[in-house]
Amino acid sequence: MNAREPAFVSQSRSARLRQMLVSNELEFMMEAHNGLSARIVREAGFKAIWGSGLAISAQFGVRDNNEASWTQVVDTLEFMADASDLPILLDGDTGYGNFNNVRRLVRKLEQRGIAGVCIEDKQFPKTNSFINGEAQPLADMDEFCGKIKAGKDSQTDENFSIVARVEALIAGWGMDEALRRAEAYRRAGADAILIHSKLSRPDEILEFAREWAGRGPLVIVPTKYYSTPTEVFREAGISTVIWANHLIRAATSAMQAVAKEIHTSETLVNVEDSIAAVNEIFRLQDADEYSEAEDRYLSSGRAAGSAVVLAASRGKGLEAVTEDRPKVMLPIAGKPLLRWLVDAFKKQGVNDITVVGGYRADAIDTAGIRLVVNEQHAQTGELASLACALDKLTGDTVISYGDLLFRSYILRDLVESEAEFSVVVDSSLTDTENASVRDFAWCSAADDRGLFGTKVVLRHVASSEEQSSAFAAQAPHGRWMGLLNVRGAGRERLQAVMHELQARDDFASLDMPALLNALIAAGESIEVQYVHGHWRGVNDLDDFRRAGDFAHAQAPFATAVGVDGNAAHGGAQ
Ligand code: SPV
Ligand code: MG
Repeated sequence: MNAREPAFVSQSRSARLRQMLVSNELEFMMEAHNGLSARIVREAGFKAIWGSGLAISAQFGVRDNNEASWTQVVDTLEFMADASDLPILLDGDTGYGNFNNVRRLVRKLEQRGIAGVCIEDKQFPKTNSFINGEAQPLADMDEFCGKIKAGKDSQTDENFSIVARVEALIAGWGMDEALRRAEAYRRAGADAILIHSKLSRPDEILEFAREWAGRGPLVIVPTKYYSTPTEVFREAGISTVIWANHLIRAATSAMQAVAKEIHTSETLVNVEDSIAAVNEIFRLQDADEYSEAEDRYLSSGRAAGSAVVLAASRGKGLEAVTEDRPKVMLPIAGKPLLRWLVDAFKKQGVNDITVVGGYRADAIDTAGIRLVVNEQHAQTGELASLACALDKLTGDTVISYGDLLFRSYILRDLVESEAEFSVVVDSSLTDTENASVRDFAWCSAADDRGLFGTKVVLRHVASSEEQSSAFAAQAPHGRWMGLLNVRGAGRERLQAVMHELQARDDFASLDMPALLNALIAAGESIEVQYVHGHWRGVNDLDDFRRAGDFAHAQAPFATAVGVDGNAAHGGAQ
């Protein structure tokens, strides 16, 4: 039966292992020694895993002499069982003690979803069969039968399998002793016999199989007689072949070669293409599932998780200082404007930051951000830049101009807003006479501290395209600062409105206020959070000069200079 056949996979792991042992087909198990290798065994198509004592010891860097404690082995198996849904047959060495240790082992293995255990008739602490096997003392046969009985009596899952491993051939006690022991173990309740050999030819295994004559399932480990054609095992009526140590050996060769190469050449360039990509490691760890779960379980309860920063413009009025960089890379008090913004986002737990660059995007410091480029930046406006990041919007998102400096409470309050759409409006700026000022905002109510806590919504924002509108007759209530928070279901509605705007002929000239007004026209409620100063935009050389003082005042222990300054903001596409 194929490993992926649904009827097989839907059975418990122990039932699947038992079925493999008793089936008339020749079955195969592959060694694994940790979670990653267990996943790899499953992906290769194997139906079961051999939890090799040698390989598990080796990956810990210790010897196959019970140097790793049995609980350390069981902990490793837990990772393997979690990483792979395959049945695992543990190589349980001698059972880590007497009958009582075997009973406890079986109970613990069942609790961790392990399908069976193989115990060998040697003495604790054991030595690997391929190291001076003749010198290894065998267990007393009757005492070993007691261990098998104790294990079978203590299992609660009827399908849990106990495989008895006969070491008589390894220890040089001869065929008759091997057969005598195998029969005794079968009678004691063993579900299968593992007959082990260290010869490079399969002769004694085949002789054993002939004499055994199908009294019960036979398991073999052809590590030493590896050149025997598999068909020979099939014809001999073997139940299961264990490929016992080949993944730890493959990993060892690969690690040795790569470590040596990197050490010698002092560069990664020679190895990169011949080793697994980092993304392949993420895939094996099931990293995508984590991201999906994060969306499902984290988004509603947390602050906005992502931000889009519009940073495509050179900056009108700043030509003298933006020859080789965009406005957002201008240094303010020792660090670029964009870095102040990114740090402010990170401080609020907004770590997924997409910056839309345009003019001299190559000069943008991309540390900690994702850069996308509006290639049409010279001919298009803010919304065309936002469109470049539209598919990057996941979860709650803050859309921001790139040229903002602000006190941290402003962003904190914005991302904590429960509203699907919220904006910050500065009520200290209502001077419509100032030509460099834009983004005037009209709201459902003026900023009134006496009404603190009353919900205010945005009615209109003057876009650069239409300074005069029906609203222009009334004094504005303030200025939109350039921050829009989009939460929950608001994101998809914003994307829908953006798609409608993208269909318009004048889309290339549209700016952020046009989006806000379109959202309002579509019936969305955009909550207003009023502030009174406490921020700056950088729109001309004067702003640039004053921004340094403002930024200095935000730094810890800085001397406060003019921190309540008014902003003169022209927007940053
Ligand atoms: C193991 O894989 O640890 C085994 C098989 O016990 S062998 O090393 O071949 O003895
Ligand atoms: Mg072993």
